[in-house]
Amino acid sequence: MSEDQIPADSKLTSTKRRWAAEGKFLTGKVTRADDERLPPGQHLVRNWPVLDLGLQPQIRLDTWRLELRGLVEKQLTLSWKSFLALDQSRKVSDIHCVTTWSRYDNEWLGVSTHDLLDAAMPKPEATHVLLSSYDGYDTNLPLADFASEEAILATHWEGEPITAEHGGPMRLVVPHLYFWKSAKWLRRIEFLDADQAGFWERNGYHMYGDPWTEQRYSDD
Ligand SMILES: Nc1nc2c(c(=O)[nH]1)N[C@H]1C(S)=C(S)[C@@H](COP(=O)(O)O)O[C@H]1N2
Ligand SMILES: [Mo]
Repeated sequence: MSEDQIPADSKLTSTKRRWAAEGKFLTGKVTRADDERLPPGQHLVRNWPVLDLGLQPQIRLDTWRLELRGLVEKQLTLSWKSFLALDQSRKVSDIHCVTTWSRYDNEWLGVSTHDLLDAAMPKPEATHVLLSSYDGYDTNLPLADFASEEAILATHWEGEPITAEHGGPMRLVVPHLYFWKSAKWLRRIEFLDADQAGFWERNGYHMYGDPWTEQRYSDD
């Protein structure tokens, strides 16, 4: 769905689209000019704003669980201990929030979505994921985007545990999409054979949310 939605007259050339799909822009493997690092309509901030529905759940690590459900070979339920036993990764990425702020060079530690998917083994029919969180929030994205090289189930930001207001003890980070796709306080990942709208997607936001083509609202 993602590539098809980019209009032919998009500012992104096909080469750039391919790089973006491979995550090269976000890893520093390809140098790009500063004016190409900030997506259209965004401005840079140095602080890290908090945005959510206003319910910030306080989650105890001994009762925390991450549930993988739907079209996977292994419907895992991970405790905090078993989550930390998965391979740990480090990623550095930019945040682009649909409310127009962007923040560069955020350092994340946690479990790459690759490694989680290796453990769960999605079935061939799985094309999308619906992510549900401890505050009742949910959001959807294609499995391929969830599986992108830069995506991480993050426990640490800039070397410190992610605070409760920013989604600790664990949040998703999918940096190549607008930040509303990056579920805080992630609780459940459901693997589906179709796209199913989450909270903001049911309330007028775009189903995909590519910052580079400004897919902010459902009619964009
Ligand atoms: N569980 C949950 N995740 C969420 C949200 C939310 O309300 N609940 N808001 C989303 C939105 S709209 C944004 S912009 C980012 C904000 O993350 P931050 O508060 O760490 O900046 O979280 C996203 N993930
Ligand atoms: Mo947002």
